[in-house]
Amino acid sequence: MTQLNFPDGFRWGAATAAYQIEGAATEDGRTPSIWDTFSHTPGKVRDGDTGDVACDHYHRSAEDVALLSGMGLNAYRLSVAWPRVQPGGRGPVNQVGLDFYRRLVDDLLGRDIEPWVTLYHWDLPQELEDAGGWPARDTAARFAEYAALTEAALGDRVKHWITLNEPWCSAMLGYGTGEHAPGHQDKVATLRAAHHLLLGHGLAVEAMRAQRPDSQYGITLNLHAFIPARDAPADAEAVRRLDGIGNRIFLDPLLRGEFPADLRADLAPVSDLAHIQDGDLATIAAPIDLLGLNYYSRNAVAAAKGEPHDPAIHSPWIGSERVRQISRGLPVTDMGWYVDPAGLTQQLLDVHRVCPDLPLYITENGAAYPDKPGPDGTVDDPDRVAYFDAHLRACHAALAAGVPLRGYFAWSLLDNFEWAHGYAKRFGLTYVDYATQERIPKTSAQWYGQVARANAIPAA
Ligand code: PNW
Repeated sequence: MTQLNFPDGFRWGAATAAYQIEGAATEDGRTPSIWDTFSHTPGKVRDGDTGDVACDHYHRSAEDVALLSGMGLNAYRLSVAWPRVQPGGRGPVNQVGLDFYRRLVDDLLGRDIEPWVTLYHWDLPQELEDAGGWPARDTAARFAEYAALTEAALGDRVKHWITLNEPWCSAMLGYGTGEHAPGHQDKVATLRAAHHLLLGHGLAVEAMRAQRPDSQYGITLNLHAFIPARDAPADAEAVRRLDGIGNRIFLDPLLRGEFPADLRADLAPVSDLAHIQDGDLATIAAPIDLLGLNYYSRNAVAAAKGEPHDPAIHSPWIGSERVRQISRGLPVTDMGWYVDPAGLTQQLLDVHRVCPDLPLYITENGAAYPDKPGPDGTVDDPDRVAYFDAHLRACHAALAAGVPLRGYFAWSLLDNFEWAHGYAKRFGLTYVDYATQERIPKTSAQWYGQVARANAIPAA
């Protein structure tokens, strides 16, 4: 295969999230988030792991910025911990908490790395959860206030803002299946959470844009790529259902200011959606400047056996709990997720068709593999190199088809706290020895750095 060049100005980045790397959970005025509470609840996270220390990034951020710089990356996607900058989720800012991010941002800019800031990567202040969490409408207003405070403090330096990371995970895994914090299993609360997350996004974009109209604002979604198991109408119907509760529940309000009519019908046995008030959809559809997509895999979907809705099943696919996902003869990563790069091209093309004028970014893509240092202390990860190579080729195919893809952020800069899987799953370009906090760039970091510097995928 020949070398594949990317457009001038393409963003080559890596991504992280505050709770997954920072540690310092009780320092400098930070209050607990729902992930502190959840990870400290026995049985919720594998091996009882918590983010108390994580990668100790709070004390090692300069070293971690040097890793980005060593790869020649020109962008870094980080998240701000809400309970660090606005403890408890209300009231004035905590200056010490903000200072950490200001220093980090200055370090990045000093090395010509553009900071991309996600405001909410799942660490809701516990006090706000105690007041009802995302199922409560007031949380949307609290989020917009926090966003405005943070933008006011960092917006002279940070020009790219992502309101929410993957509201699907926050709502469906946090309040539906209970796999993520706060660990509830309540279908009605899940639908309320999904709506209030979107409302918070819309209010936050309005508030931040009023402060600095020239910055860029967007949201990151984990859309689900599906293919029908067979070429049969019943399987196409199954795809329609999961596409509704997985994708269009977010995309249609954001991009069209509408709640999908077919999904409303699918959800009728669960909720009348009376929590969606007049004017909300217009707020949610506030214009955005970019859309971030996190892509990991694609799944095959088959018709439900019996009635699609089953109130007894705690599934993320509310109203369609009995629609089935079919196993596929594809290699899997250490997460058990199928490696299917063609799904990434498909997703980019599908989203581009819905919003032809919107610049798109891959804000996460990557793979977990069970890495270990070899006898010479290096960490060789050929499977991850192959994963990145294939998915970057899939991005290039979308570019060639006319998709305005403007950047790519590898997940993740560092091995880190992989949520309910704790430290057992390693997604990093950099290996982290948690006993010593030593960082070892993997082979994939060298490979990715070469791609970023050349603005091209090398010939195979
Ligand atoms: C994303 N799912 O999480 C997150 O944005 C990252 O923080 C995380 O580390 C990364 O992907 C790898 O997991 C997801 O069940 C978690 O479909 C779960 C799902 C999707 C994304």
